[in-house]
Amino acid sequence: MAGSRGLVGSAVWRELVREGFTDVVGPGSAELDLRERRAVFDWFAAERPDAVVLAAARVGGIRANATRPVEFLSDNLRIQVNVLDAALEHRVERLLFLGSSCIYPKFAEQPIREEALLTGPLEPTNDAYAIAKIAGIMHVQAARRQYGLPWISAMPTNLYGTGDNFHPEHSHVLPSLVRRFHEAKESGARRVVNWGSGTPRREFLHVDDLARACLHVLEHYDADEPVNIGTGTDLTIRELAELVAEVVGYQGRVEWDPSQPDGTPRKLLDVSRLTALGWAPRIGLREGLAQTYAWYVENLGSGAL
Ligand code: GFB
Repeated sequence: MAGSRGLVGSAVWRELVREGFTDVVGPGSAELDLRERRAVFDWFAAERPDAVVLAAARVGGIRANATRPVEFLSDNLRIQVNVLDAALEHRVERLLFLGSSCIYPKFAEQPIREEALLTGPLEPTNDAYAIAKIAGIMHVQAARRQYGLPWISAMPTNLYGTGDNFHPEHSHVLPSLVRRFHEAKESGARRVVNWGSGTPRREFLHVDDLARACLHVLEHYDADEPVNIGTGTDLTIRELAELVAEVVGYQGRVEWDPSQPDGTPRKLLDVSRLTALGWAPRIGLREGLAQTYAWYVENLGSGAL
């Protein structure tokens, strides 16, 4: 489990344990910096995993991506090349690489099918990250073609859930709104200002659903093309803000700052390939939000990083 301490990795780890896997290993970034090639190869030589889930990445919301493209490109390329090359050296039997829905063209036809990949220009606010993830997909496809390894790639939509990053600047929109509305409620503030126009649409999948989907595709999917993982439904950022305000219990004004970037107008995934494999999400957005907010209050609450 590469990325075992992150939002995705920790959820996949929990699901693997729930499914009875007892021999799951996965060093956190403090123990093993996946950007260090020698250290990664030494780890693989020592642990010799039968299967790898590559969920480790430098991730972040629109502002983090737009302001730090060098790290989003360089760190993610190094993590991927090191882990995938080391997995190849040991002919790891099964590997799942996790990308992101931002790999698709900014104006791809909606809902976005996997075939849309590389058919148009990317969203500039996260093109560096997208190129790194597309390189990962190509690396997996090359390993399949050159060595016949049953490695696969999955492209999750926007994810959220317990263990997310709630940083006010670097986080994704859902956790950022949870934190902003919670702090406003706690301080008695009568207004909050969110970024952009609020008109873009986003799809949100709870990370526990993603974890179940990861095990499902590891069990049932084996093809060159990536497989989208999502809910098949989306909402505007304004509608999301209304839902967050309701769940958090914030009753003040909600304003929008159009000087901040909106990002891609919409990125709803076509999940028919995944549906055909017999998988469906279970956690609705309101339920998932309530669970995420409860976790936030219990674990981070006031003064969270
Ligand atoms: O999750 P997010 O930051 O990234 O969502 P993307 C950005 C959308 O939410 C934009 C609006 O339309 C923002 O204007 N927004 C409003 C906010 N208030 C806030 C706020 O307080 N924080 C944030 N972050 N957004 C990401 C990619 O794109 O999608 C990543 O940057 C990754 O690389 C992820 O692919 C899945 O959904 O636009």
